[in-house]
Amino acid sequence: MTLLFAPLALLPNGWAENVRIDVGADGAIAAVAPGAPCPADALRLAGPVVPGVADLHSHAFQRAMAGLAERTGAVGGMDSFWNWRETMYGFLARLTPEDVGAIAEMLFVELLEGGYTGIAEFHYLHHAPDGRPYPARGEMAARILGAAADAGLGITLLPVLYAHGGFGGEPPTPGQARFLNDVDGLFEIATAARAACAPGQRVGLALHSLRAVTPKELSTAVAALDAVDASAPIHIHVAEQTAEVDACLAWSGRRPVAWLLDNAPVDRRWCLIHATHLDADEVAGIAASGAVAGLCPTTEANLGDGLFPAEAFLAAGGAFGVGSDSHVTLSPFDELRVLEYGQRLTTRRRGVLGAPGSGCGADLYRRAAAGGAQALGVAGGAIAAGMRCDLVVLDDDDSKLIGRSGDALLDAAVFATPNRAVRDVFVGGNRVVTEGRHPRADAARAAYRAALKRLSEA
Ligand code: NGQ
Ligand code: ZN
Repeated sequence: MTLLFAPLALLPNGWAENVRIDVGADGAIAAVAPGAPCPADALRLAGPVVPGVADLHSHAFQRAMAGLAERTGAVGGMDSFWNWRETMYGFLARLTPEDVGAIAEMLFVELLEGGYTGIAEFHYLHHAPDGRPYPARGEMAARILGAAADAGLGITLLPVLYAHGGFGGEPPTPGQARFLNDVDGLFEIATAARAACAPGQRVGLALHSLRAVTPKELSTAVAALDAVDASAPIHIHVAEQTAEVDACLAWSGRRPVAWLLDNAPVDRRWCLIHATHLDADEVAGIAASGAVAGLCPTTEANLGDGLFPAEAFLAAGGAFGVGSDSHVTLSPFDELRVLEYGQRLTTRRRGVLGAPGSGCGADLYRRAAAGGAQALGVAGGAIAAGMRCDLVVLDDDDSKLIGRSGDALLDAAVFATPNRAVRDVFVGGNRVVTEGRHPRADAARAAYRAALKRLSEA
């Protein structure tokens, strides 16, 4: 049993002083006692403590192309998601499993330093460059799980079913060759990934998008997942771009989210990634389903997706979490700031997404912690008995946090853009970041540098 002691901690009922946190051998919180004396053998946490946030959407390999797709194309102002995607396909064409492992470890170390405690890896880079499966079909999946274990980041790996290039079973393009599986092939990867999991790691399922799977494949894959783990999370990219909405209407007569809600068993296990373009019925439908909206505000801004109707969705009681997705930023605070700023810029109001009477940043943070844990399929996202002991110790020596207490700490972490919001990070009760530094940061950087050098010479 590990004993932690927090001078100040954010508990489900609010901020509390002198909180004793008992951590079980399984990495879960066994008991929380506010107003307690500090036991002699407790580790005294050196700042205000908040629950960790899980990063609910990641394509780890994209970390290494962040910034590389910003060259304005020949026709100024006409660059889009779709030619970004071509750049992305070109970038991934040369990646080896070793490269992916090195990129993932660098990313995971930096995400921990940024204050994330878990990740849902939406993993579709399955095969060799020529599209042939690796001799061990789960090779890539195992590299990503291994990188998470080495970094100490919690992970739910989501092997992605990607079978077609567009609605109605359109043939894939050559750039998509590394992604393709039928349902059986995908479950070979999922089975291998389950076998490769370290304690605490989890495997779920992702459907790349309604563009990439047929209705029959969707239901077959969900049934196959149910047969092995009927509570495992299911994620899908949906309605990110208006072109996808138009193509879905042309194919089915329904908008993508409406189609999904009508044709798939969407419930609390599901996480709808982006879900940017929604009508009022779809907003209400997702909220009522209990599914998490997987918002990736900095990537959505970077890719020119559009703005998720966050105010209406939260008013309808919808659950959400945040993802760093293409990894143009690596901080939950940045994602939440951009989420709220999108609303402020379009409504010309302030405090749009915060619950009345609470700090806007603090309120968004609490909800993103809960939604992130739900999307990863782990009990977590709050400092309470039974939850995984994923904690962030805020750095109250940062000038932006000095003199702040309670919700104002998280408001400052989200909106005042500290140089360093995060001092220490605990995952499953283990300290993985100390004084802002991950012990593997230098080794991960060296391996990452070598991988990028190889790629630039390949
Ligand atoms: C992806 N990324 O799979 O990496 C997608 C783009 C697509 C984001 N949507 C590709 N952010 O949707 O076809
Ligand atoms: Zn994505």
